[in-house]
Amino acid sequence: MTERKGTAKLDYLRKIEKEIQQKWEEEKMFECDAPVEQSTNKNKYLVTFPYPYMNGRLHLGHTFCLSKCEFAVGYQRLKGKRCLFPFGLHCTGMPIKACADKLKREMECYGNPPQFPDEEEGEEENKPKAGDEIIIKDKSKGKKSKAVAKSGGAKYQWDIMKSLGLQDDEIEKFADAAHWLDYFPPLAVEDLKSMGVKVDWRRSFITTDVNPFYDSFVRWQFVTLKERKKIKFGKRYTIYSPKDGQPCMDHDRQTGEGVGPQEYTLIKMKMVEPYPFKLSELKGKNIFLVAATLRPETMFGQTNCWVRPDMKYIAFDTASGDVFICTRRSARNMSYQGFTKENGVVPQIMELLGQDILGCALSAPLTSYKVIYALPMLTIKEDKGTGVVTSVPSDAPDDIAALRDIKKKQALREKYGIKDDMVLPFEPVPIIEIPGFGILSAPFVCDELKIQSQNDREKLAEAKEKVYLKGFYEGIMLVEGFKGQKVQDVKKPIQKMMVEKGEALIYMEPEKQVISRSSDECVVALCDQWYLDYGDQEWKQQASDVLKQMETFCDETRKNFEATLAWLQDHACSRTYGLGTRLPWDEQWLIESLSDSTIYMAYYSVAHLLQGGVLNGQGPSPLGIKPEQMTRGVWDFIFFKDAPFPKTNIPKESLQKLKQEFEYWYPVDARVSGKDLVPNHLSYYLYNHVAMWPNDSGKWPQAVRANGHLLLNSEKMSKSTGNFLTLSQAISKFSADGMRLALADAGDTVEDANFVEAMADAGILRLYAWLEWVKEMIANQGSLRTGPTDSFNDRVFISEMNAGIIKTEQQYEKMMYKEALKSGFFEFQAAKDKYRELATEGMHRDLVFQFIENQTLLLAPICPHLCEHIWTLLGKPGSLMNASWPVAGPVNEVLIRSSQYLMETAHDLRLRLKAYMQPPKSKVSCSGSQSQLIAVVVD
Ligand code: A2H
Repeated sequence: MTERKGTAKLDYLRKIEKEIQQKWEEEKMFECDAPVEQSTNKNKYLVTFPYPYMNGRLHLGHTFCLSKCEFAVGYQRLKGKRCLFPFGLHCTGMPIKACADKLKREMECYGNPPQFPDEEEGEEENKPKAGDEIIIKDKSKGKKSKAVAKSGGAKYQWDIMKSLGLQDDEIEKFADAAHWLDYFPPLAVEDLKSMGVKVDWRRSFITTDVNPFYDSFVRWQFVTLKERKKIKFGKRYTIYSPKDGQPCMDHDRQTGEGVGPQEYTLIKMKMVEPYPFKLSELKGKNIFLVAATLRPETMFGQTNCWVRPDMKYIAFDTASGDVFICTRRSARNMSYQGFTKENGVVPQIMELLGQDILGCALSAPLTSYKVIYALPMLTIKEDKGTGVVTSVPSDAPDDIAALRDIKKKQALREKYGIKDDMVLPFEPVPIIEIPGFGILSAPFVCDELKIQSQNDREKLAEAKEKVYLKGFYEGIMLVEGFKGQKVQDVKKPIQKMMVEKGEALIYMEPEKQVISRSSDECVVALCDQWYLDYGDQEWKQQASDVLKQMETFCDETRKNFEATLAWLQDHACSRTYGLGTRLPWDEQWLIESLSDSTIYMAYYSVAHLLQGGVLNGQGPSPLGIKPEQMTRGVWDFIFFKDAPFPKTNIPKESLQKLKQEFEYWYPVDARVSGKDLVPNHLSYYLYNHVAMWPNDSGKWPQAVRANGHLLLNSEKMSKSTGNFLTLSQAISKFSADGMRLALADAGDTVEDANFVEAMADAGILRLYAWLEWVKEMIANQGSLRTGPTDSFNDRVFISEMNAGIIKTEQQYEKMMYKEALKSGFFEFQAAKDKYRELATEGMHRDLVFQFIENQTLLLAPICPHLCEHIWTLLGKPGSLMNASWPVAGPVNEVLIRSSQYLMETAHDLRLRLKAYMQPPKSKVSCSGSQSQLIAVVVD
């Protein structure tokens, strides 16, 4: 980052901003109610930004995204619309509670303020090691809770709080989750106010049951959804954090966003006695090596089983009394899927290495070989499946490569104690025919690619790609009972057949690793839960109807929505841990954060009349309404067009007023968010609106704009690298308008945007210079030309101003702020500079002041403080915030083009003249430039 120079200009801009903000606040500039007289032509604009999560200060990423709402409101006001930009603050979910609990545990372990053991000075004994499970007593609940000790890069929560600038005596208060809700929301409001956003702060709120009105609203929503059969209950496979004791959804994850459960068929390969020495104590028990496969239909071709000699496995007791052998990681997953007696508990019998079971005899389902053997494969991964792989060399390139290795190399067999008769008699069995690859596709392709061994990783990857896809779509079964059928048609029936016979089980694990925010590796668990049935065909169809009539500003966003709607399935909405609203009909459950945030924009329309201006909703309601009066009938009446007047002691006028606010402000005209919310929040937003207002398309979302991520100086923003700015830091560094200018300039597409500090610095200078110029013009207005405005230069300038207004208007309409800034500030200023330079007759006073006025209006949405200040300097009555967008006069294109031509020619001439005046380098070039110069002049 560049070193900061003098800050006088910055300080001056900041001073103006603070004065202007105070004036706006005193005049309640952005507080806006529905008009008393309602007409059918509403001419209003409601824009929303997904309420940010309150576990810290707002940063530049939030600011970038919400600046699009802010610029839109600024522009729409000028266009004469009644505008509303409400702003809520989200506290629902797990992270705040998790951080609070973590602090509490750290204080219990290490004192207050905690004395953390020094990493270097070997106090290893007492300290929990990374990944160890430590049992810590949670005094508040009197029960034991498990925690995984901090690992690698993760810091102590106490240190994280310190890095936020908090003192020790303040930090201890954050061990209570409630303190976060008191602490961060007011800071968010303060930071946003110092940015000068046009928010109606009366309507702001925090979520969770701390806020009784919001709580009641969410309960009403859920009761309605349940009645409309959108919410169901049952056991579902879910990504789950054992440490948190609950499902771990996208928002609760450190890594693994978008990762879902992957289904495998678990093949039970029964060990034949006598067991290997290591397992001799298990004599008499049924022991199974369990292999996870994606291809149950290939089990007819098993020739052996693979284990990795150096990898750790465990043997554990299953609920049925059988003993399973697999990796500990997979056993942990199984224990949450009903495999073990007690949920989440793996009754481990022993730990062993792959080499302990090499050569054991197995009886496997469907294969024609009566007994097969466990052989070594060195490429088995630890983090996938069970670590036991069943071998089908006819159809799996990995398997044929490894089988050929062990057949070829006697030394390898000897090394692992594998007898010849465990390997040599076993040949690939033809089970599937793939057109072009024959009846033994894997050996065929491996030969074709000249694969030498199982270590030919790249070629094997190529072979796999070739065989699998084609096999799935074009493969034809050769085995008895399924002859002639397509692979894709028999996969499920064969799986089912084995499961029913007890030869296989369904096993799930996360497709990729998922780590929760509490640093826990997640599993797939079969959980009892309430879920929103987003897979329901009718509901899906309705959601895509909403999408069809919605503006998305770019095709990629629409495609992203369409893809999401195509795959979206159940979404678990109930949690046991965290903060939020309780499920009204089953209060042991909390509603999770992606589910209490889908229609709250409707709550904005009435929040100020209920909550009485305090964020937690506990102030006296301006209408004198108590939270307990907000019954289902009352909410129905406010939000549903045809709902009957409820039985209530709330006065009729009050209820009418609430209903009127909603009817006026809804629908949401635009919602602006990051593109990563399209596959979750924004899609749920569509689903829930259509569920709540199925027959009232006038309440459905009108437009969604999805932004790319914001880079800071062309690099990813990240707290750990220090390439990071909070909102309040950015304002003190660049002023609000300087920051806003650079935000507008950062970009508008779904691609990544870029906030460039040098640009923001240059912006400060530009804004300051502009203000100075305006002051100079005001001071010297007496010396400017008067009379008719009809010189060539006057007329060009007028046309260029008009063209600039029109172009800028088009860009604002499309929410393209980088372009609006270009045409409405940079090019606009350039037109003025040209006028000043060329008008040898002097600038005309009227045009100078018309320019200043136009410029002020065009830049007002982006840099409102400076513009408001200039508006006052111009002596305009009233605030710029109530002014109108300028009306563009006619544009004379021919005039603009001829002026451009003149400018270019003059420029060219100057260059050539300069070249001509320079001492000649050689005779040839001298005469050359001379003749060219003459030619131009003649032309
Ligand atoms: B499949 P995905 Cl015939 N390490 O079963 C390496 N590979 C493993 C593994 C591990 N820890 N766990 C499972 N696998 C293999 C049969 C099969 C398989 C055939 C054809 C293709 C095929 C017989 N081997 O897999 O990365 C298992 O081999 C296609 C990729 O989760 C399992 O299915 O997609 C497959 O990889 C799972 O791979």
